[in-house]
Amino acid sequence: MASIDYDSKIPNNVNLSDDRRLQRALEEWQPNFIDWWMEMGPDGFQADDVYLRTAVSVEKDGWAHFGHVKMPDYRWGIFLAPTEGERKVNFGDHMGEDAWQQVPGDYRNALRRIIVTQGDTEPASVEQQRQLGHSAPSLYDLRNLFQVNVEEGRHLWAMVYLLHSYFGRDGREEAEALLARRSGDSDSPRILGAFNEPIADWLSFFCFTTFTDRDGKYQLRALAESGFDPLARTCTFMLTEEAHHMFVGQTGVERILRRTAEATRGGADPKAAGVVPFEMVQRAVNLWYSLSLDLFGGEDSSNAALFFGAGLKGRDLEHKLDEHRALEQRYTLERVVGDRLVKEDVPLRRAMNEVLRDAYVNDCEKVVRSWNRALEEVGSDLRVALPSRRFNRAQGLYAGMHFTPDGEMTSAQAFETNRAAWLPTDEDRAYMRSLQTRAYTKPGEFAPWISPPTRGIDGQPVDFEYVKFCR
Ligand code: BYC
Ligand code: FE
Ligand code: FE
Repeated sequence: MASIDYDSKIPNNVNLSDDRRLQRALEEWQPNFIDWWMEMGPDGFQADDVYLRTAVSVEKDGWAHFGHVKMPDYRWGIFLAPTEGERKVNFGDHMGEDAWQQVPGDYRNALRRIIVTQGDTEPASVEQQRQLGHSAPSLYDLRNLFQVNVEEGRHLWAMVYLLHSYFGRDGREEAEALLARRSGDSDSPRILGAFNEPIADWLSFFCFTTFTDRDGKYQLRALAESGFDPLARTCTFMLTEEAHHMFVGQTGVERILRRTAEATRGGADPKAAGVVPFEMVQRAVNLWYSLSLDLFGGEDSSNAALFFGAGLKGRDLEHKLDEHRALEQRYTLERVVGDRLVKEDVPLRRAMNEVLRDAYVNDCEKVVRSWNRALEEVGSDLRVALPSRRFNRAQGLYAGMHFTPDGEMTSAQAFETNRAAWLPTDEDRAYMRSLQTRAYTKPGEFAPWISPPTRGIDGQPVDFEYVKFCR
């Protein structure tokens, strides 16, 4: 396996210097990426020194090097996990054939579409988060935000490498388009719903990194099984970076909950105490969880059947399952007929989005249990709950219908009556803005609405100077 070459303009472990044409094409894209980063990346802070990790090896351990760098100098590069002997296509109709090192002609469009959709989410999230630095609750949190942002930038690089390397001219055009769409833009929005929603405060950010980055985890795990070997290897490495993003989200929400529970212990009013009311946290969970459920696509999907049959996109941990063709089995879905939910069997392949969503829901339930353990620890009776997977959906079988957080069908009118109890309100947003009017930028200083973390990053103390301001 080629080690990482940090001497060339674009750090990589794919022997980029052996392919001059590709190298030149990527070097032409690079300044456009930097322009995008300066225009749409974190607002302010580009001249400051941030304690960031950079990949130094793609092996399981010891891949990260930590040091203070200015974000525009971050070494975005192309890193693929090492090959593991002779890889085969491990599921679907081509099972047992050699894994593809080039794009299989029959599946070119489907594969390009998967890569473009994945790639589009990465810069979208950076755009959504670009104002958050100005209201960071601490240097520790500011650093974590920027770590997530530069790595999402690198994930964009990973998909752009595949487009440039394997899709010729239309791949290069798609790579340009990835820098041209804008989150939330009415003319040229990002592709998937959740990536056009504003992330205006840190509660939203922590919910996003808990729930939406976790969709990323499952989509990447499904793509890490792909018969198209370069996609599988790049997603395998992206997954090592993803763990930290979810950690930031999960611990962030937990720290908000702890602070709220402590400040309201004697029955104090949370707003008077200057903390985030528990119900507001629950509403943000309801929103970001339901938006993230939508990212898995329709419960019954011909695209999903095609992706699986073709060997492009597997199931979560496909390699650990016993059966890899999914031709005979069926999956039971609940479809709405009239005003009732009726069970219906569909061919398993058509239900692959739902199968992946099952794994995701399971994982989210574990996260919520850990939050509730933290609440219990600080003596609070409050408990977070995930809403039903039918609640507030805009994609799939339950889109355009109305369900309560418990999953009961309800009318549009009843939903509107309860909306303010179930989903974030303008008042919630205004309150969060009132809490987050400035950044807390002295080492060891934390905003009063969040508990400090139990430990720092990379063995550094919590009051370490994670960001050094150079202004
Ligand atoms: N919003 O057959 P269907 C991450 C479209 S996150 C808008 O049901 P399919 C990250 C769909 O495109 C991981 N449109 O769905 C996290 C289709 O359109 P067409 C991102 C949507 O195709 C945080 C139609 O509806 N990776 O990495 O089976 C920070 C019917 O579609 C949505 C991937 O998504 C939506 N939510 O499944 C940074 C992996 N959902 O064909 C990064 C690649 C569906 O009618 N993507 N539609 O024009 C895929 O595998 C699939 O495209 C999807 C959809 C799972 C997204
Ligand atoms: Fe990502
Ligand atoms: Fe991420």
